[in-house]
Amino acid sequence: MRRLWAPVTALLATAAVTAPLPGPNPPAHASATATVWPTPQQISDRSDGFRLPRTVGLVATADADAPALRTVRAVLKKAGATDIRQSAADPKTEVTVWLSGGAPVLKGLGVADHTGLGPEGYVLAAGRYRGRDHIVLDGTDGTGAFYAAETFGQLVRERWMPGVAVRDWPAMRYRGSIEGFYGTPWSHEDRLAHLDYLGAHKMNTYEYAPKDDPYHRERWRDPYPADELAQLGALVSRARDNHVEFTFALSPGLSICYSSQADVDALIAKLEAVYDLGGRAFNVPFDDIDYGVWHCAADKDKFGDGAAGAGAAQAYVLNKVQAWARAKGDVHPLQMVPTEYSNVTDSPYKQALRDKLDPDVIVHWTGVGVIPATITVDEAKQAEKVFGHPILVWDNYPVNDYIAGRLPLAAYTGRESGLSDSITGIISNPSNQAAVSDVALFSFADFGWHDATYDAGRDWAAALAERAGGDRETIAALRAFADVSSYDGRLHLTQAPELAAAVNAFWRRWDAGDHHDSVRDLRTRVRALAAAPARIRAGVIDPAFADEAKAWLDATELWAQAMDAALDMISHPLARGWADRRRVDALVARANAIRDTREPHSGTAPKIGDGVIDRFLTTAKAAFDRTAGVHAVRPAGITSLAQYQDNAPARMTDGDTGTYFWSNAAPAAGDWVGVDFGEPRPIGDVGVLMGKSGSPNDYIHAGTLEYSTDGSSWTPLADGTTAEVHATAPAGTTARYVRYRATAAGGYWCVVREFQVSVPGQITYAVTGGPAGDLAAAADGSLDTAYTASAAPAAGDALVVTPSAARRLARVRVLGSAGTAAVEVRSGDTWRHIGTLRNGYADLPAGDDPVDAVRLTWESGSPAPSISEVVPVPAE
Ligand code: LTM
Repeated sequence: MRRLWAPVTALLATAAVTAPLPGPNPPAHASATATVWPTPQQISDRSDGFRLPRTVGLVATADADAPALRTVRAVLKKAGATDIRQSAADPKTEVTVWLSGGAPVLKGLGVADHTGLGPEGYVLAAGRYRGRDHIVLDGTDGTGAFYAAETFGQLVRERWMPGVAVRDWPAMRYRGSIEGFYGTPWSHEDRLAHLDYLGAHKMNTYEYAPKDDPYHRERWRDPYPADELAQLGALVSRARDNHVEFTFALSPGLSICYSSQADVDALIAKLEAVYDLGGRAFNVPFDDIDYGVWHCAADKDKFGDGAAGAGAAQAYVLNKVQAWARAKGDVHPLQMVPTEYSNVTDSPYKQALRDKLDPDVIVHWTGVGVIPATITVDEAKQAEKVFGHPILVWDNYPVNDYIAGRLPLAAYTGRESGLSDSITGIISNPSNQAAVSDVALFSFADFGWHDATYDAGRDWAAALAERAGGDRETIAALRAFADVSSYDGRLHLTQAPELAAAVNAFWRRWDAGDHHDSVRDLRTRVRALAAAPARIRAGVIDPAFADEAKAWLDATELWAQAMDAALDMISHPLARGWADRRRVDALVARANAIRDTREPHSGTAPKIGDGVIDRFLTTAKAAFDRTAGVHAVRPAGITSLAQYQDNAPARMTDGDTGTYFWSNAAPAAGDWVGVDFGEPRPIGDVGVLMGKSGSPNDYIHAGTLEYSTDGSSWTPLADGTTAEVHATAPAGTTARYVRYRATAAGGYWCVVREFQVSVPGQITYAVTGGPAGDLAAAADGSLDTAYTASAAPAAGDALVVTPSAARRLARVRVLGSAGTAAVEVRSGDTWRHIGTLRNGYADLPAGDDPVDAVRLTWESGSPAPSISEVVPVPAE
């Protein structure tokens, strides 16, 4: 059996197997109270810890729980026991583990037995009694015994069993996961490993509900093919080995005729097939269906119209299934997911469930909102009231089917301690990437077991430490990796908080002139981030983690290398800096070409530190461009809003009114869209073109147009209420930023087709000549575009850049990647040779006369030229 979950303590014990027996003293940090996860309800250290010898006694009667017995034996073996003397009575060994009949020893140790604990509770005690050492595992039931064994495994460190007394029980009845997402379902191997993980973390529920398993939803009536049924059987038995209730969910809502006995029979037949495999827990979800649509005329007649009818129809079918379950005698209460699963507003639908649904049926609820940032005790109480049934929280974290390209790795936050008073359980809807979800599942285990003391940050750190097998470098690497995968748009709205703070500190110091030390410090962090993926691949205890996170790990490495290259770019002299800048772009292009194989992530690049890393690169490139003398003709589009799909802020200033920035939510008061010139510029006419055909209302309905030189103090220009807002800045105005800020919350998202700001007196350039290609890109004020000729130049071919006004130039720079040419400048009718372009690069003094054109005459044998920018650097 693969047990990839092994907690840090157990891993240390594994490592100790080949080591010599330690002395009689405990290892450092041997306090028991700090080592057990999920957090025990009661645990206390005793002074009578002891070393586990090679020969250990194990008392287990025939009715001892098999998974508990298996686990105890594994723990002892890992701890170096070579002779386990198992018997039904006291073997009188120096050290004895009591899985059965330990009550008298517990009494002797002065520890109360399991009496009074509820289901799944256990007592574990270790200490010295009558001259011998004992470990007593006393569960209220088989699951409790198994959990005692798991705790035992975590307590043993380097063969040392600490003196301890644990009295422990779960706060919630249901703890675990529901594979309930859209997109690529988990593999069979993923599920087997996940069941082991659940058991080892005292979670008792796995619900099988993958939306894209056709036999679960679309083809719910059709029996599973034999091979898939056999796999379900294997899951049922692996779940049993881990004291996990394999809960089979069947979603008939897309096509069921509720009043049809044939459909009810088909539903039950499908559940019966899983019952025959040993499954004893079932769920009939009705989420994500249109309950306003009947699939047969008879339903309308029987249940009536509207949501009340839908509630009655669902209750009718569910009651029949619950009756079937009850008649079986050994099936757990049925579960259901209501169609209204994400609010606590009373409604005819909920009233129908309240009044008509069998009271034993457990109702799922996602909290208020499908993926709520917070779930409070008050909301849960309200849910209990409006649904009138026990509430099981289907918690949509760390699910990522709605955020293609994201791997949520932040802490499990926003769930209020005390929820266990009003809900019967909490289960995670995880990511398409099973093994990566274990980071969050660790916290779910703790919250479900002991929500009263839950601490999201502490649990997150412990989860990463567990994935790293306790290895410090791997822990640091995982932290850095998780930091750039924080944002999920729901629970976590801040991306890469640690890196963002370092980047902000960097720019503060850089702008103050502290170039050397600021680069050194940020480089250290960036190189650690670049090295993190390799450390993670080598160091995580579960290779599946690295496999499933591959796209994100690869992308992290490249984005971090791009940051490193950007630091080179702004530190090196111009020629090297230009090569560095192209390296930045090449690394970003490689990162953006990466794809995960799973749906819905296969269609988009992994999102890594977006809004932080990309912004850093943009700012660094702008700094380089300023040094190189390249000034953007167009400013950069910027916004406080998150984008919808790939409608990036850059589209606000791309000169094309057919493309647009599109927010993914309605702007709140204070949200803004705008532009950044990178440095203060004279500004003239401003036009904000919002809304688009198909979404004409997607604009800021009440806003203020304003400008700023420093981004903190703003001068108003005009107020607006319409989709297009125009204003003209007073003559002589200069600004780096111009923005349109919402002055009230709106009900619509925001589209910006173009954010136009004219720059009075700006010199523009015309580019003529050849060979053919996008000539204008050679003088468009952007190093991100290039004139790349389609062929090598013919004899006499030349590229001519003509400014709208002649002026004296200090230098002529040409920044490109290919081409050899004679560089000339023209004053009146006279062309003057100033130097040679090699490999697409030149940086030449331009002489004293005003220049009215620059010419590159291609040399014979020059490759097809590729020129990003011809830069006439003014003399002043
Ligand atoms: O949350 C529920 C009850 N249903 C679906 C899930 O299947 C889906 O994974 C999540 C996240 O997109 N949202 C839902 O509405």
